[in-house]
Amino acid sequence: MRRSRLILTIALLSIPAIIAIVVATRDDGAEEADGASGPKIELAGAKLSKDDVEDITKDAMGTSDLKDVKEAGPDEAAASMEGTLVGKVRTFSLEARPVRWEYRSGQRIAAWGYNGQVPGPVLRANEGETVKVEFRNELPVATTVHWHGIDVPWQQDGVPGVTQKAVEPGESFSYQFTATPAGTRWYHTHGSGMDDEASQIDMGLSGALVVRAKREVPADVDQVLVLDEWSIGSGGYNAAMLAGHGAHSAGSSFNVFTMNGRAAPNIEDVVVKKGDRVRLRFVNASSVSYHPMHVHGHQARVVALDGNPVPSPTTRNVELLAPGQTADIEFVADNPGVWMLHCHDLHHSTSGMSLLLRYEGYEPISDEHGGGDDDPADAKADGDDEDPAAAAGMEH
Ligand SMILES: [Cu+2]
Repeated sequence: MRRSRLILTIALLSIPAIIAIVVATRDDGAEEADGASGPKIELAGAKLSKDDVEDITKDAMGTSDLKDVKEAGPDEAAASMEGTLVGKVRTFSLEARPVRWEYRSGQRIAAWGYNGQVPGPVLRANEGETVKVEFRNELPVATTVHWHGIDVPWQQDGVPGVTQKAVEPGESFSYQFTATPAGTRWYHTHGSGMDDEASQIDMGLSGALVVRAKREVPADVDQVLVLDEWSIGSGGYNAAMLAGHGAHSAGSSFNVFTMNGRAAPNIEDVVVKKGDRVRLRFVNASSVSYHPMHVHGHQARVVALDGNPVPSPTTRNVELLAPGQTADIEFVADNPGVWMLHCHDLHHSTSGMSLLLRYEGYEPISDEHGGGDDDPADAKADGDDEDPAAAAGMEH
């Protein structure tokens, strides 16, 4: 059965893991922590009891049963927010809360999102505007929001114990700063001050912040792609939940890699027309992984790094993003067809970090078996999806 194959694949990928969540192979659909035969969590070789699993779930999700956590997926998510503009002040509302996020059709992970989505919404502002973010913490733990790459006043930088007290559960904090400099920036948790920044970000607390330059000529296609990594056990448990229970973070056990919170074959296509100027804004929200991003069939210019314009853009086929980095690439859509856009760490691309760059009017070659065995994209057909077309990345 396919779920068993997926679990086996995850287990093989996790051999070097410091932490592994090992769950007995179960039938399709039995993904909850219910009954006496529920998940057995192995932590550094020690098996955790059902009570421990419930404690861990309660600490991370505010309830001992994952079933009680609200589900959300791309259908419920607002991809982008312009906020409310009054004069020169743009106000956003951002709320951190637990969510069972659908990272692939029918597959969910226990996560923390902003406004119930993973990653958080893309916040968009114009250079020079005053940005106000009314932040509310509905997590069971304290947290903060850091504005990465923005020249904020120091008290707005979101570092607990340095620039502010952590925002406790149920409390709010209003961040205010000028949107500058322009470019692809981002926001993410800086933890609670208890050395939990890595585990908090591994729970999903990040999002992009795009500051439009005053003289920016908009691209025809302008797409943010937030890159992230996950350590997911069967049942949708997230290894980052183990923080505070003897584990620091998921470390090297990452087994699913996403763009905009989705794993192949369920990442939305980037759709272009011939002649379009295409700008892709990569944000590496991973705590550990480097992602060499690769676009097939086009020569891409790296026009901005960490949001800042590159004076003499280089033309690249692969652009490597370290954890925390952003990179903007641009190309002219001059080669109609259907192309892969993926991480060239092929362990990442076969574990989700792969999408289609598709010209309008073009479809992938139909192959109900999802392509040959040599195709790295084929591994993504090993998911739970019932629909072979979807499994082959042909959902459109
Ligand atoms: Cu990668």
